[in-house]
Amino acid sequence: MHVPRLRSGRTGILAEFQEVTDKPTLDQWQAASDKEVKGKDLTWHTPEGIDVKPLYTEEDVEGWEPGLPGFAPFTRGVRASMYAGRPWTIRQYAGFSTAEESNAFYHRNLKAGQKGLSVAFDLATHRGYDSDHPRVTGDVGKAGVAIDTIDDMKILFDGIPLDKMSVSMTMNGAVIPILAFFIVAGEEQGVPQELLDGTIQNDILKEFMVRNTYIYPPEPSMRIISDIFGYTSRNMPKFNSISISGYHMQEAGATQVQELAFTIADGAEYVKYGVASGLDIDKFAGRLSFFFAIGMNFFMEIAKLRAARVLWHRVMTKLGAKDERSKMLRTHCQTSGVSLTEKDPYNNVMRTTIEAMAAMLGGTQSLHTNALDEAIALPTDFSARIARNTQLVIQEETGMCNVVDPLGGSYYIESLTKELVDRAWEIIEKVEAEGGMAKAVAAGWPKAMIEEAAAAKAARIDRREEVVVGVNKYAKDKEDPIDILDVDNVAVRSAQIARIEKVKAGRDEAACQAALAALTEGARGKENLLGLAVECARKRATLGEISSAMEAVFGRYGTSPTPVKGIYGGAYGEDVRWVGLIEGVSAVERRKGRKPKMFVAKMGQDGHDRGANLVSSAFGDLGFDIVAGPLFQTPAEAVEVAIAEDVDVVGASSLAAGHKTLIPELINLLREKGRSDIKVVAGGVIPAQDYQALYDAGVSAIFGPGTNLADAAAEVLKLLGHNMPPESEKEKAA
Ligand code: MLC
Ligand code: 5AD
Repeated sequence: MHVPRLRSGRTGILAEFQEVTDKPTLDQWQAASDKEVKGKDLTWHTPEGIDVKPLYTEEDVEGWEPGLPGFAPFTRGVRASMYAGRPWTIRQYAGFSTAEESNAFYHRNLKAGQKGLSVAFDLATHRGYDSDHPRVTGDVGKAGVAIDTIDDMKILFDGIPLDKMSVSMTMNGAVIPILAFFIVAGEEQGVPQELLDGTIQNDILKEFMVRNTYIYPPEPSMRIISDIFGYTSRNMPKFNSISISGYHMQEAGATQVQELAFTIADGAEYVKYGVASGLDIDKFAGRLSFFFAIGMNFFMEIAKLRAARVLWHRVMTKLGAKDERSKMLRTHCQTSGVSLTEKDPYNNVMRTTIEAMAAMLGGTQSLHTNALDEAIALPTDFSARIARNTQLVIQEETGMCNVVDPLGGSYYIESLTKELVDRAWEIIEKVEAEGGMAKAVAAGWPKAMIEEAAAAKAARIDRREEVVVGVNKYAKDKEDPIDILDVDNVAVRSAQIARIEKVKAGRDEAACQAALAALTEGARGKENLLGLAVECARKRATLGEISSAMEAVFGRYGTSPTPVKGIYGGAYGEDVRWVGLIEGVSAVERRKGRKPKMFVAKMGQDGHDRGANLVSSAFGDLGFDIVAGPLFQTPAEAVEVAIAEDVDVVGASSLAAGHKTLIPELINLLREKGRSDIKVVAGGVIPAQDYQALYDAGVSAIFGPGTNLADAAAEVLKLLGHNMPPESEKEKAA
């Protein structure tokens, strides 16, 4: 029992007052807490290896000084007045189908309260192919807008004054032609380059690590970035020349510490390349910007943004920047796509709201909130409205913007900020010790670290150690399909081809070819590639032509995946169900005289490989013989591999909406070659509305987003003639 400590001489009312104001000690708190929970350890061991305690006090922040907003190292925000002065930019990432349709969507969104634009390009564009290229039949207009020529770009921004509206363009591979089109679209709108406001993603290191829309090998890709820094710092002072992105790392499975460390290390690498190309650090560093994902670990995400600013300030000081603006980390954030679910999709509205609050409490400059149909398709007008209104409600109904960094001084937030700085710094130092991020990416260990974290997370969710409401706990008995956006890529493709032909017919061919030849020469030499490409765009060269003019010198880059081993399976240990699955694989092996063999195929320009890598890892851990296919195959190339490797099953992973075109083509080609015995299963972002069409085409099983990998393995074994006993109700409920 708590006995009030009486100070001598104090009696009566005074003694009672003393009892209330006397400060309990931490030991007393610990004893009280232990008593409440009967001694249970309340420490939360997070995936990034941080031990979060149930209580933080001033002792945890001793020696830590968060400073004031608007002042170095900007822990509490880059602006003194932050949202009290100007709220963050509501910048919804969008694009689909044709330039006309996307332009109309942008106009509707701006009218309804969106403040900045953010263009999503289709994967053909990302990878430097015109819409008429045979490799991209499944991709045109699907995951973003198709842009082939300067005419497309002009239509995309029709009625949108490029000197008034800031425009972000998510482009990395085909960054040179896209930025050139943007500059010339401005020019032909009457807006000089120096007034263009916006951001280009232009972050190739994370493409090699996780996002995979690279075109050229690493060295020329890094040169392109320096050329863009050089060009924009001379000609486009308001334009952010890069958006150094951790977002896709978290989407690929990175922990918050990994996301933080590799993103800051990427930034440092770009600065070093820029300086090495002859630029003065303070002439370009002020226009470098960042981009982070905001997932469901609410306080960790808030602390991550604060830690990122501290780290960037530290790194830039070390790299010799003098201007404080060069050391100031300004960032865009997007709520996490992978945190959203196909099942019980209205839960996604709540998830996104929580993540949006973390982004604003962390002090973001710009924000995209995902739509509730994220796990299934691109947003409709309906779902886009809810996503946008999430930000408008926070900004205009809650009073949350009126105080700068309202969580500043919270013992927990400040302590987490410090811990994240320290942990990320360890990784950054390791990167630096090994010669910087370009070398680390080439060595492959950051990617491997992220994939291990992804496999561990998948296992936690599949084993119900990490709860996903409506998926592995509190699931609905029956899901109701929701209305989704479907793009008719055949129609988009033929419209694009018609416009390419029109542009080519109307141009001065000799002048266009001369500009392209100059670009190829420039790629051989040292002349600024963006400057040369602007000339190509003026002469109506297409995106594919501009890309090829550089590819002629640089070549096209490709890699094959190396799935991580033992992480997913290791998490199951002696779990009965897992052991049963391993026995199932052995039974098939005994019958066939060899291990069951599965080819995990990625067709089309879809580089989202998290799902494919997870499947390869988990099935490999079960004893399947796995052929992990390269990215970007055509169906014909995939069929060649399937037959040459004599596989039992092809698992086609599709996350960018190419499934309705590419998977039926694969099955037809297998049939033509007399190998209809090879089973085809499909996995990824496949809406329920498309299931029947795929079954009709001959697909044996479909695994939607968030499928439990052990369940998937049981189903594949069934296809191979081995029935697993059904998971008992008791196990399911556990
Ligand atoms: C801001 N300003 C203020 C102020 N706050 N002025 C006075 N008082 C305040 N409180 C000023 C700024 O200085 C700036 O002017 C201007 O207002 C705009 O503010 P900002 O804070 O710079 O915002 P914004 O223009 O929106 O720029 C944010 C950014 C930028 C720097 C992070 O890079 C950006 O918009 N990034 C978006 C990236 C994006 O959308 N990516 C999508 C990826 S999707 P000045 O003159 O100083 O500039 C993806 C998915 C996929 O990648 O496909 O994989
Ligand atoms: N329109 C809107 N959002 C998109 N995303 C990707 N492409 C589009 C698009 N065309 C979002 C999704 C995805 C993330 C990479 O970006 O949220 O998870």
